[in-house]
Amino acid sequence: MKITNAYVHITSPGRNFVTLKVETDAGLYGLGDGTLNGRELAVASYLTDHLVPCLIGRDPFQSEDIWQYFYRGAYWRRGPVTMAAIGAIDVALWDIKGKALNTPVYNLLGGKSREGVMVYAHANGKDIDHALEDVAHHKELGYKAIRVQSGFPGLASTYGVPKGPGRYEPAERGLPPEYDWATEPYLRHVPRLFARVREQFGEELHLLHDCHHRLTPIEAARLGKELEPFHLFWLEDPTPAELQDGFRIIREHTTTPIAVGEVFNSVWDAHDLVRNQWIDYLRMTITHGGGITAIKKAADFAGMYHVRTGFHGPTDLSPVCMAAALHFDTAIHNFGIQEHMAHTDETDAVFPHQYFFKDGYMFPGDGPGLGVDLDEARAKKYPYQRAYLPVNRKLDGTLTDW
Ligand code: KDG
Ligand code: MG
Repeated sequence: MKITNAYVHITSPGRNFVTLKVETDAGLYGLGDGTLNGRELAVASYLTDHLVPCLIGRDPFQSEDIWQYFYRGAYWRRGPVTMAAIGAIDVALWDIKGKALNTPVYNLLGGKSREGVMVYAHANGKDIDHALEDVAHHKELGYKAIRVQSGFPGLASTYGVPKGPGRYEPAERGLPPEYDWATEPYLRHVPRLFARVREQFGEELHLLHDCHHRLTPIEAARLGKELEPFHLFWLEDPTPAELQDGFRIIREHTTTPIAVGEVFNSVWDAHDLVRNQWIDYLRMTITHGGGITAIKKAADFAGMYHVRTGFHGPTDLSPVCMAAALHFDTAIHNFGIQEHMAHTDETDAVFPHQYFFKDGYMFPGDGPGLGVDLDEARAKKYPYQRAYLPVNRKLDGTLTDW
């Protein structure tokens, strides 16, 4: 089989998605997600202008060699744009292989290690009472694991809490909005939030919280320690991870499990974190981590150090990435949990898919390949619109991590 063509489709059914479609002379095609929130066109150009011309004529079964060709062959290595582009190609090749062999992708990765993939939902509210109502709502929907974020006195808005009544969707159209940030009231607030959640919902529910890189290591250590009585499933992105050594400080002070990696694009971003056992869950996505070929190696490496996966699953990755993640989660041994932010109905209609949610678990479906498609006619109705993630400033105006 030979690759005959590959096209990038950019569609914006509420938010922007970059999808690569790879076609073959066997009449089969595969899809890959190359969406990088707020920087979508850079990946699209990287694919169209630099990678696709080198892809034509290759055998889609040679996914390992093709991965190495684009990674090592570029000389420059790594980086979110490069890795999202390589990830899009790699996932499309696994989709083609599954279709050619008439089997779901999870069978190419070791077969089913579990029937369903436990997912966590997002509950949030402008204050604790509203967040509790949203936890109750998600529990009612069947979720066994819920991430909880809430607004707090002293700040007009915070990460993870929508401004209006709609679902929380990071990235806003137009130029980047600017928000305020203050650490002290946040640190006082979060333990109060989780005390109330445990009081109302008991011990069974798995609870998670995302700090979104806003704390220093010692602040994160304090938070982790104060959250210990509430037995979190994980505390996410407690501090920026460029300095992997910072996580040693957190680990020395608290037994609250730590998850990190949604902005990583290489196993090297997690190398010290994993081999020193400073983290418990690795969140790198299939798209941003360079595809199934790369993430399989990262997950296997993590597994040797008792680190499990907890893939990022936001609405700013397309259903193609979600499908790939669910096949992967189904197959690998050291799966931990999968994030599930439901896409809008418009997005689901552009990307018809077999995967589904039931009683707190997701299932990839048993069709060949990834079991996800792109409705091109519908996709064309939603042209790209510039959108950015927000930026954050401390109350004195200093730019800080969002
Ligand atoms: O594009 C950024 C979002 O994907 C991110 O803010 C979402 O932190 C996030 C999460 O845990 O889903
Ligand atoms: Mg996060």
